[in-house]
Amino acid sequence: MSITPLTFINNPLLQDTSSMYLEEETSAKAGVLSCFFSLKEEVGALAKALRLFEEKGINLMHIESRPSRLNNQEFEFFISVDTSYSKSLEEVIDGLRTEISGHVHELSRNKQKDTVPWFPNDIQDLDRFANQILSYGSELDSDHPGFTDPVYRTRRKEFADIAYNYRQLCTPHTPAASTTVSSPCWSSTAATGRTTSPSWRTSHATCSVRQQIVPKCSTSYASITCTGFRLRPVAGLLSSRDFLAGLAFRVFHSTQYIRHQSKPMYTPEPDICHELLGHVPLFADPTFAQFSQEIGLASLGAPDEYIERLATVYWFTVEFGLCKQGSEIKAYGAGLLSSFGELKYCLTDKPKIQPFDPAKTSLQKYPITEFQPVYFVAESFDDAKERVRRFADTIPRPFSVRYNAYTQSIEVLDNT
Ligand code: HBI
Ligand code: NLE
Ligand code: FE
Repeated sequence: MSITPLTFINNPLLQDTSSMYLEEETSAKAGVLSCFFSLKEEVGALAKALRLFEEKGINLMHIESRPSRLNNQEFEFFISVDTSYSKSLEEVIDGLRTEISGHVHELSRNKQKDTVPWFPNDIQDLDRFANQILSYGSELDSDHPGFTDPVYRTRRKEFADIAYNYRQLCTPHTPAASTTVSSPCWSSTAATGRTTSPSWRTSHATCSVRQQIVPKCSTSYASITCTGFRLRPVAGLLSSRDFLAGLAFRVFHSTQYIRHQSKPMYTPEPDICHELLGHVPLFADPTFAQFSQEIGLASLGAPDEYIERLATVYWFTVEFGLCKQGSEIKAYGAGLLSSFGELKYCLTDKPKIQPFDPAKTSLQKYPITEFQPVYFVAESFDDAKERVRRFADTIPRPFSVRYNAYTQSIEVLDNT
């Protein structure tokens, strides 16, 4: 096994296509083959070779010729072809080898399995996508409860600006990034009872989350240093790929605005109540922190369909998970812990409860703007972690990854 660079296709979400990525994009464009072949010098030899490509509908993008250095009776041709529209490349190469030229040398070929979606390699790479917000930034839809509240909108805009200007290694955690106001939403969402998992309750107390005041974000940054998890401000929802990639670095992208006071019991968007009451306490639990990072690591460079499946696993564990405790079932998912409404509902007999099994759970469809009709119960965080690990092993990737906490970067281990 060796550590080698891989070819990446560019993240289409990135606006900043710096020269580094442009170069990678050109060389790794899916469906491009470059090769040399040599032909005996005779009339029509090249035409015969090119006909093979023509017959299979493969487009030539580049051609150069030179006299062969090895055999002065031959010419060498260097070509690049666009294979995106034809699956018959193998036949053409075989044809060239057997019918026309004894000597075909493939220089580069981007088989589907070799093209890996871009992913952050270093913690600073998170700056590249942290502002690629899909929704829930400071622009509110007309049906948002804060849409007609100018004070609320101004506050959201301030938080969005903090997130937009944040850089991973440069921005200190300033008091300006804190929400110190007392809020009725915070008090009502913080008043959770015995339906919650013991890990969450212990960490919740350790993090000294008080019920009357929204804690400063900087307090929470400090509170999870025991597992090295960090919060990074974000203006709204990231794509699943980007959001999960942060977890690989133990970075959690956290919103800072608060839900509108007219609807404290349930909101579909993550807000500061959700992040600090729901997520932060559990990130102080070492097994849970490891579990979350494993989902993140599994997502790096994974094909789109597996990102969707991992996001679903994340949804039914970190967001809406239930866990056994002796003969009882308790809630640990952040989306439940921060929603007084759904927390009460999830342990009634209304929703369907199923055992957590990533192969099945990852295919479950779910609504994002209402209470969940289905929940999954884990045996324990350890068991859930093991199951996710086994599921991650089934993701087709020509490499494996591990996180180097000293350099805050990803080590890529080539498996090919
Ligand atoms: N983005 N900022 C932010 N916060 C989330 O909790 C979040 C996200 N993007 C996607 C997402 N959650 C998940 O539901 C999964 O798709 C990972
Ligand atoms: N529904 C949750 C709440 O009201 O706190 C937020 C979920 C965010 C995914
Ligand atoms: Fe969340």
